[in-house]
Amino acid sequence: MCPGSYDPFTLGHRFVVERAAARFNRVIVAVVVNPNKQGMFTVPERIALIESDCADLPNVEVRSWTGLLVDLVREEDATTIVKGLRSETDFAYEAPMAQMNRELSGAETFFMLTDPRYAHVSSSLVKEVAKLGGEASPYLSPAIHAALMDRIDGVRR
Ligand code: COD
Repeated sequence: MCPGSYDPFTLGHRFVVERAAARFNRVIVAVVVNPNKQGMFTVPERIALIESDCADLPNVEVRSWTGLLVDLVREEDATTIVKGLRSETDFAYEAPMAQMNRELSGAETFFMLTDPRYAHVSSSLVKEVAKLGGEASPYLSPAIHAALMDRIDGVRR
């Protein structure tokens, strides 16, 4: 299980999902809904973008979830949560969640160190760069970059 907000799915996310897909029989990318947070993309839009980005990975499926992650882990009979790590800051944020999730459900969290090319890449930073006129294309697949630029142009119009 690879959970996240994925607003939008970046090449850093793809790096983690691709490697998980090479090591596990089945990978579920879970777009976790935060009801208090309005994203740039709706959850169905995020799912469609990830599905098309991961179309070459046949053992990857994408779905949404609202609520406790471990309930989805149980529902899907998943054994492992896979998270990407960019820095010590990510580790500090992720470690208590991993411990809590293990206590709640027995699911282990495996951490995957990101590629140095993506160590500074986050969905929020990429959106900010794009909104302010910077070049966001190195951090997104071409289709997701196009969707992001369309959304930003739509908001400006
Ligand atoms: N390279 C590698 N990995 C990356 C990169 C990158 N450039 N960018 C992000 N990642 C990793 C993140 O570290 C994370 O593991 C994953 O990709 C998703 O990232 P985001 O930013 O899209 O998603 P987050 O961090 O906002 O997602 C947090 C969750 C939604 C997974 C978390 O809040 C959650 O599980 N919520 C459900 C409610 C719950 O169960 N709460 C109790 C938790 S104990």
